[in-house]
Amino acid sequence: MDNACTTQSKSHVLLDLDGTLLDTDSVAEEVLKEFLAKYDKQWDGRGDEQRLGKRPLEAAALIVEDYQLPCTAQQFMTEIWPSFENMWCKAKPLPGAVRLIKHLHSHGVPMALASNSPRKNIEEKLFYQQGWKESFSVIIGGDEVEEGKPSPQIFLEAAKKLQAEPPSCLVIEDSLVGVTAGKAAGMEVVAVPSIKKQASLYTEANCVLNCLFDLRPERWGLPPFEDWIANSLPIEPWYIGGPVIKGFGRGSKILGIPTANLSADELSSTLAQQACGVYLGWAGLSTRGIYKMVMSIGWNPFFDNTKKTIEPWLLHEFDEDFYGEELRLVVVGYIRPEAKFPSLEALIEKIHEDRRIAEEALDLLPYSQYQDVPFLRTALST
Ligand code: ADP
Ligand code: RBF
Ligand code: MG
Repeated sequence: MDNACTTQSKSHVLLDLDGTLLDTDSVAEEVLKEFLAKYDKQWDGRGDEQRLGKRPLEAAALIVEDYQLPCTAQQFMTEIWPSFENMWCKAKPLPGAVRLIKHLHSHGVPMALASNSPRKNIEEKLFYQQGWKESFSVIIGGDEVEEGKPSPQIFLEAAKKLQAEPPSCLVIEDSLVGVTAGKAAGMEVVAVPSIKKQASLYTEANCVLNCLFDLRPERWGLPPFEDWIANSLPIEPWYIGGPVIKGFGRGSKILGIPTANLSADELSSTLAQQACGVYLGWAGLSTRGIYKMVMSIGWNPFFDNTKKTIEPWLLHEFDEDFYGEELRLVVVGYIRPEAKFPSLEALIEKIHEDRRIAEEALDLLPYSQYQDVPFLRTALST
């Protein structure tokens, strides 16, 4: 849903940190799993939605309650905090975060970082992200205002320090409390939900995006990106490999578009940094060769799958199945978010358009240079 009908051009951007720019959830989850095990409890992510974006003590109280821990929220925080501190070095930027910060900073668009996390905690996280701290004109932590999000205070305080009027500020947030805070501050809000299945709840936001790659700054009167090539966006290449597994058995049968599914399970943490969506790249099949490919990663909204899948369509006519064969992918470009099409025909038509984009774009630099990477060739020799 992208109803970005802006009322006025924006001159300042106010960004949330956790879940919007930095994937701290995967790191926090690792710490919590370990910590709960000490209390003989199994971390299962229950209550994630309620905790998203809350200030640490509030989130802690919810965890103590959800997992029936024999301690107070304060005790829990005191005990677990040191483990978080030495884990922030493992937090990775979310898709498009570095690109957006560099883009706005290089175009002189003043930015503020407004996070519900305490100021000290923000500084620790920023310490590991090259060039981030100096890109923000203003940084405000949840402990530097009376009330945390969903109160508008933190965004109003950020606008004041930026000497900007609220209507000229664009807020970018991943959580419902953050969106509420931005709207209550009289600002327009772009939501990039970190829990994809929750996207339909973000009705207050002016625009809901799948990931930051899909942000069109020009719609808010901000400088446009200039890095899209042939309807695709070059990304930091990422490498996936594994045996070809059974998917939902409908690629070739229902769509006439067979996809060689790869397991997404062991990739869950890296996938957190790889947004769901439609990508292009190169595929190496152990016994056959290297091919252009176009693929989807996500829940296939049209079918609303229960689990995330990686579904590359190799752009070549194979005369038989190749389940079990070692498939290597080098993913080099982003095309679009997955969409819930109104009909199967519309879905099929869109996927064929994706194929045409991939066919053409992969002949161009920077994509064409990855066709011969050793990672793909190694697959051939196994
Ligand atoms: P499933 O998704 O359950 O595996 P599909 O109908 O999508 O079933 O068929 C996928 C299988 O078809 C792949 O695992 C592969 O063995 C085979 N296949 C044949 N041609 C292709 C192709 N061009 N791209 C991907 N897979 C192909
Ligand atoms: N499924 C969706 O529900 N929405 C999409 O936008 C979508 N885009 C796709 C793009 C490509 C290039 C490919 C290969 C698949 C896409 N799919 C999408 C997944 C498709 O529905 C799935 O491959 C089949 O259902 C087979 O499992
Ligand atoms: Mg398939």
